[in-house]
Amino acid sequence: MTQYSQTAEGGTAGANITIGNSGGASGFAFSLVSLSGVATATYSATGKAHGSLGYRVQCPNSATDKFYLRTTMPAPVDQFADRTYFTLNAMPGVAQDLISYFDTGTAHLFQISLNSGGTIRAASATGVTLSQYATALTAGTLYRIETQWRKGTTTTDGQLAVQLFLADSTTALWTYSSAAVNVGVTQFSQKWLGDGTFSHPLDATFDSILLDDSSQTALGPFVNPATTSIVPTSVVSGTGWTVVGAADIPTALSDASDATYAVSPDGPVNSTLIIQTNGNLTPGSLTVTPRLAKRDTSTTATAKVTLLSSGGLPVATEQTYTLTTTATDYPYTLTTAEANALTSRSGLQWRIIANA
Ligand SMILES: [Ca+2]
Repeated sequence: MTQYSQTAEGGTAGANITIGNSGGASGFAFSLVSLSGVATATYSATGKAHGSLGYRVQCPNSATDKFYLRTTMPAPVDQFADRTYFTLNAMPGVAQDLISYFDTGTAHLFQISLNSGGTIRAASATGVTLSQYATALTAGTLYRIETQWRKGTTTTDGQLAVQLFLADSTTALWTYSSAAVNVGVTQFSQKWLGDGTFSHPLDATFDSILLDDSSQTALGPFVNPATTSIVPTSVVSGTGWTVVGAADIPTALSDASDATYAVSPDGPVNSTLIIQTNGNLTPGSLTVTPRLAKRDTSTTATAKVTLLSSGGLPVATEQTYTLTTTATDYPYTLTTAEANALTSRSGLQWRIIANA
């Protein structure tokens, strides 16, 4: 089993998507970016699903513009599970293929297509509608389409299952499943985002794509890869706090240098700094280690520190430290009960309250 991920996170906002820059931190590189007319494909925050960027395609002119972003498997496969998040930044109003699956040549296996009225359908190897979601999609809404496919030995025993969700929801808006359809009798090799055959207007963003080359189980919503450490990304609140040695407080707290740090207001009384972090910590015991010092040698200074959930609620017992003028680590290992009570290890926050 091999999974191929495409997140767009290695891109630069506004930059054109190319086969050269679509790999690396973004995941599995596209094998072709095909653009006709004045169609564009760029990394963009508009319509993205997770992280900071998605793959946005814009075809403003229905007469000449078409595109497809092609992913080619290293080797053809008999079955797969696939997931693609997408946002229609505007409703095209014109029927077109949104995602097409091909063999090694030009034979369609099946397609996920838009109808002119904004509904979405699954179509067979010959373009026949197998099922459709009767409610029109809406512009600016993030959807997740999941498909599981197995090639047929004949044109009547192929297998296809489709589920449509809102964003990360686990309650499907639309499901379809059959083990007796014509979804091709050849192996899968190419996935196309877009309709490379006919010109249509479209402004859509794709993101958080995952393709498993052998699974027959729906891949489910995107989850941040688990990590063993997290990095500050932004200040949630910190009135009067300043930064030394770096452009901003998250940057100062993200390196290992004592020359970059955040400073509370002078003579602090319950001066609170809350820092947002990224990442999704692996299960198991959890130790958090603030590194703290006081700057005024004549004053007793303390800091109250705790870990907050992504929703801002304390998830560990608040610890109070009496500070010295030497930057010192204050590790705190969450109790088993505290660690077990963490329903999500994503997006944890730090709260530091300074007192003189
Ligand atoms: Ca992304």
